[in-house]
Amino acid sequence: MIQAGKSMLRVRYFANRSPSLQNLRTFATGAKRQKEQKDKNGSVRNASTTTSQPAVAAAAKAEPFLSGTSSVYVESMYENWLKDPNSVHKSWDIYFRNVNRDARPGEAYQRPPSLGGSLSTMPSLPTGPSDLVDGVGKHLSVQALIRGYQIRGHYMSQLDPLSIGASTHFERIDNRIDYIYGREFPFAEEDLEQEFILPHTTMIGGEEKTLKLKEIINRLEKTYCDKIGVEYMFINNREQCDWIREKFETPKIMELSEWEQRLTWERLLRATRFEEFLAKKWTSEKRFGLEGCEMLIPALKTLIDSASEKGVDSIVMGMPHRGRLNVLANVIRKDLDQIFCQFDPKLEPDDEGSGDVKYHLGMSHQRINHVSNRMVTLSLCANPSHLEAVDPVVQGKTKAEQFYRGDSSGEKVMSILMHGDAAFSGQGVVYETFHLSDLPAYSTHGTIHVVVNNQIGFTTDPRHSRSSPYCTDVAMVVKAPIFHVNADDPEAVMYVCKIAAEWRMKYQKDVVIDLVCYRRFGHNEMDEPMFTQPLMYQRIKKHSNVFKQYTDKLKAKGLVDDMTVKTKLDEYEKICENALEKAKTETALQFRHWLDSPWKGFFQDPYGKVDMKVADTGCSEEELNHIGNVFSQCSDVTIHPGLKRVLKSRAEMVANRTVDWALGEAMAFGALLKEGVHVRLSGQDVERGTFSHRHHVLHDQKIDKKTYVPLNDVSENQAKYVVCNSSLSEYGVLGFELGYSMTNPHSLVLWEAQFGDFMNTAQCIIDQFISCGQAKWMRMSGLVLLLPHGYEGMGPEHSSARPERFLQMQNDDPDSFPPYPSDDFEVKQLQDSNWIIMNLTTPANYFHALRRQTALPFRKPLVIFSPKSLLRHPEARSSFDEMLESTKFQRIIPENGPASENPEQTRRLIFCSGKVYYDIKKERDERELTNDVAITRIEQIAPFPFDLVQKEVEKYPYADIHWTQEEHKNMGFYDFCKPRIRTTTNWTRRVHYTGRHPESAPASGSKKSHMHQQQKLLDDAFRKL
Ligand SMILES: Cc1ncc(C[n+]2csc(CCOP(=O)(O)OP(=O)(O)O)c2C)c(N)n1
Ligand SMILES: [Mg+2]
Repeated sequence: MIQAGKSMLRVRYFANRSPSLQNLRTFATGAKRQKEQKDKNGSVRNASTTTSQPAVAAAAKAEPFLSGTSSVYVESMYENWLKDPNSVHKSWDIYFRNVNRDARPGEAYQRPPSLGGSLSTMPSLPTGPSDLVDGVGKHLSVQALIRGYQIRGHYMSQLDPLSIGASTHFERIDNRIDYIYGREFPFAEEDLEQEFILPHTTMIGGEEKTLKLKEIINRLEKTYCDKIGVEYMFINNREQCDWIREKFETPKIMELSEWEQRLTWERLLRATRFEEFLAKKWTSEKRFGLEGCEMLIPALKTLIDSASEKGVDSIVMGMPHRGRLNVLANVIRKDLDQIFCQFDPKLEPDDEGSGDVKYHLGMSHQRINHVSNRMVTLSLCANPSHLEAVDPVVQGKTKAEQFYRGDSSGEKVMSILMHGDAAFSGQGVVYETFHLSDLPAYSTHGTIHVVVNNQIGFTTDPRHSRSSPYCTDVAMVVKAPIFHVNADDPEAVMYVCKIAAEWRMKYQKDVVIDLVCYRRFGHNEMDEPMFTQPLMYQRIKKHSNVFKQYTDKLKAKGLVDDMTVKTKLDEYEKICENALEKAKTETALQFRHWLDSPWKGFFQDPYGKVDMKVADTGCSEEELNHIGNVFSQCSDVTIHPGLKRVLKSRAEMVANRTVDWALGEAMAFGALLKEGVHVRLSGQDVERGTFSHRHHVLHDQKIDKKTYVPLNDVSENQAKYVVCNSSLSEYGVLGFELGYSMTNPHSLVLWEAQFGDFMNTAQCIIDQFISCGQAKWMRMSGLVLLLPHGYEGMGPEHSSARPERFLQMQNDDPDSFPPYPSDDFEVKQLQDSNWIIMNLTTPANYFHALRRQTALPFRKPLVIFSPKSLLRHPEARSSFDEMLESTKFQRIIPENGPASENPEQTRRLIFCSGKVYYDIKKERDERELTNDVAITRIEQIAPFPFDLVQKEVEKYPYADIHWTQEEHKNMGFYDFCKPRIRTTTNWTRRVHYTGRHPESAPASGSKKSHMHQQQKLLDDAFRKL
């Protein structure tokens, strides 16, 4: 009888299973803890005698008459009925009796007897062999079962070394086979022996075309529900799914050779002993140990081996704190003594900069890979404490390396990102980075992500730190396969790593390895985990480490013996001890040993000398003409009539030896490209330009996707110009461009914000990397940030790029006049500065500023508060004369009108910066105060041009000094410039403020009040004159 048989099947099927499956029995791993709890309470009965309450509740749900009935209500009634069948209504009595006889859904419920009938005359349940599941139906069911394993098997896999199940917070599942099948499992006991043809959607048969149902389930359990959980069925590409299936379903495919097992064991030994050594020598030092996930080290090494075997010779990595020192020591092979000296509190740095703690430092190292026998460069990017912030930086650095090497599909250069479980699911930049992975100008052709999923984030359990079952669900957005693996099973981890590397090399797409592990100690070595996770840590205390487990396993297999274990342990101990002795002889810490992007000798001449001069930034007339003409044509592209007008006016400007903002920028780019400097401009809508002024990519109006980039037509041997509209991300994209700028100093990399205020969603990159990267990590970057800024009555949102914040992070001293010699003032001051901040007023100065970036004998980030209305302002134009060979960047543009000819008569000296200059100038001219008021523009705000400003204040000895700005008083440039101007006067002269009053919002939302404020500031600027 099928129903009775099915009931038996549930019991005997699992009873006859291999031990590992027996463990899984009825409940899912994720629900095991709850089950144990329920068992203790005695509320779950033996499934062989009665159906469980939830099953009854589930059956009740299938009853049409019970739709909406609370399962708790049905469960409690069932419990009462078990104790005393008369305690419930007769109709429920019949219903429960039928359920216990395994009635199919919909059949347990009996219609009320017709008038005159009686309960005893009700029709009985079907009793013969299956009258529903015919041959075809069974085959279909087998297919559905296989598919069920492929889709949901991973939820049943044994991922958690602690068997707590926190790694997936998952609803309780009462019947695994029903769950996997997707509905009630329709097979009877006798069906297990039946042979089924295997569908083409599975490879579990290997060479065999048919298998018994029993064996089908067996193999599917082994593939999908053992120590690896393969999550891939959301990938909408059949070939890729088939590839994964083949790699995991093919019988015996996951077995490792003896050599691989021994290698894994040795690597595990080093990973384990390294942490033990640190713990022994520095008991109270924070090191964010890897204990509980020592398998990370063999895992990374396998990834690197496999990638190197397939031709990768440069790997850029990013990782958080956990296990970082171990990765440096055992993966990158940083000299151990260099690591150990970081623990010496007595050592002081002998480099410039303020440095960083040891678990943030980067590193780059070339070494031979002993498995592939090829050289591999491994770089670990330095990072701040901010988890995941380094992700886009790594991608940008990788992309740049690929670009310079012409590695258009990532065959040579690859990135690996490591993550913590809480950070991976919690930080939005992870999502932003994933979304760069397939964009042509940002793709690194596949990143391997490794999550150290220790099932905790500091003190927080996963169920409180994310709403998704896995911490890796974010990866599904780019259809990256996710391989969950129990980190206590070294062979499963190794296999998964090999496949992940193969996947990346074959499909150039991201892949995720979720190393489910635990954290043996507290968040750091000072932390007490028992305060918050008492039960978890009781279990961890009893849990032996994976090295011990694997040693026992290999001993049992005869692959290692006691002698080998001892010899290898002693050997490594000696290596560590020797390194420690060497570390003790070090006299200073040297951060320069920790550079993640060394630019070896880049600024030096062949004799190793650095010339502290700024190379010329002007160009010849001929060159300007040439670039201007290239920029004014469209080749064979049929462009929009509006654009024709734009190009025509460009050509006219060139003919008139004039440039506007867009042309000035193009001149700078074109000249650099011609000199072989690669230029890359990225950001939202940068190709056209938010304000429709740039038009660097011309689109054919008739042929789809036909485009033309004039700046790539400047000369035959020019460097490549890349201009790319980015995804709508600031954090991710700015991080990416920063990483890109780190690879080659001989390049100009720019990121433009749509409006300057959007930079605040990338604040972490600005605060943590750009403003202080050199101080912390000795890493230079010449990245340029273009931040549209200016008060134009557009409301509070798009007016301010918040200059005050950038200025507040500038490192020069407001109260001290820098002691540089006057000849070298500019370059020396720049060298000591953490970054450069500008607010420019002329296209020529913009041109020089960009060109100076690569003309300096060092690299500094440059922030430009770029204009909006000035892009088209008739006065904001420059002549070729300001860009010719003898010209250069002007840190200030002094007054050159009548007031400058009669400075002693000048009554007011107004300092200002940016667009407001044109407003003040117009007002002054209208008020006929050109003899009385000098207006001097400070173009380079930081580092502050003390030397030039001093000359100005001295030139106008009787003028009162004003700082005029359009920003509110508590914002903008005033607080930065005022004390510095005073310093140039030796604190003898006051600096008056003219501008908007203090406010909380950056600008007014009303056009009228904007106009009113604007007029008031102009009135104030000329008050009492
Ligand atoms: C952006 C950010 N927010 C908060 C912190 C503080 N913090 C440091 S480690 C940590 C927990 C990280 O958990 P997880 O990502 O799982 O890594 P684990 O420490 O468990 O390896 C937190 C919240 C941080 N470093 N960065
Ligand atoms: Mg964690």
